[in-house]
Amino acid sequence: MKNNKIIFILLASCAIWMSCGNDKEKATSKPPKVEEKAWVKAPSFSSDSAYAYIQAQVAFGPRVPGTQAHKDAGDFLVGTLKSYGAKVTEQEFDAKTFDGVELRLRNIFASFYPEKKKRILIAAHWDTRPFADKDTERKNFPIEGANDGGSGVGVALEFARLLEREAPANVGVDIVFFDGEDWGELNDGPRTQPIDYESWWCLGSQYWSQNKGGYSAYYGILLDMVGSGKAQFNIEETSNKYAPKVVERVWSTGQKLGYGQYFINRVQPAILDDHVFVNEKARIPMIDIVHYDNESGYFGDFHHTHQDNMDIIDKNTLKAVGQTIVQVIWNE
Ligand code: AHN
Ligand code: ZN
Repeated sequence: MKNNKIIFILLASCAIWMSCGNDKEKATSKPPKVEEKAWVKAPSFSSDSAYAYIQAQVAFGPRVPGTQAHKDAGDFLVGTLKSYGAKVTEQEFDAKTFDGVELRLRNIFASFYPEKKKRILIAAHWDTRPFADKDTERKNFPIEGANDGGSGVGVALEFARLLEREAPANVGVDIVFFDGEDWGELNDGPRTQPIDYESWWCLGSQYWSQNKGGYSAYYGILLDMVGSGKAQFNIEETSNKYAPKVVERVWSTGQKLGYGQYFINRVQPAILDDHVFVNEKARIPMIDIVHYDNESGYFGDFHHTHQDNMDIIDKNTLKAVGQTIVQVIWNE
């Protein structure tokens, strides 16, 4: 009885003391900022290294599914991811293209710090387009795909290199390289509907999204054509529909780091890309950081032409994208 009384008095005086403290605080300090938690120090993203990874892919030749260059480049990606300590899984599957070609495709999935429960997924496609159908010359020849294919993978590989040296405090990271993204219908050709898929584009992400086992992630970031000096990244509608908070976090972080010329506050209509299937079929919220040319109203001039080679790759853009993602993930 006596003890209870003492405890009561102690608790009551505690409460009075705390409320006084609060009042005092309210009186003297500014209203609390709605700002996010403290800015965590994040490691530096090397654009030289990301650039070198793009060069290494381009050096294999066009990574067109079914070719030796494609196979060799895929093995190179698997080997590189393993060399940085990732647990790598290869997912092979059969697919048919709009022009009747039967392919054996391969998605590549790499897991860093698999013991961490909260996962962030970084995605890019690693295949390149077999045609230059938006070019005026050599339309039937494959493009080099330095930007379309190479750049997203290059940034992700530099991320892998960085992850081996340092782990973010609160999350683990997975990297997925989708195959068969870019064998969609010709620009001015007829449109048909595939039987097994929803679209002739994005074959790898469509397959993965329906055959991913129990895997899930907190959110994902798709990197597509993130290497051109002229790159501008708009807020894409599907990204904003399924993952508005991630969009907000990535764009505000990019702007805060001084990359506001790339991460611009402009809304852009939805595009068909790998993130559509990851959002709608895998049900993982995923944003797309994708080059969109505001002047032409579509992807850049290089898109699906022979201009898509190392000459258009700019290290400043790679740095802006890579450092922004590092900062976002280290801040989780
Ligand atoms: C469309 O052409 C609408 N989507 C294709 C997205 C893409 C192609 N990304 C890279 N290559
Ligand atoms: Zn493409």
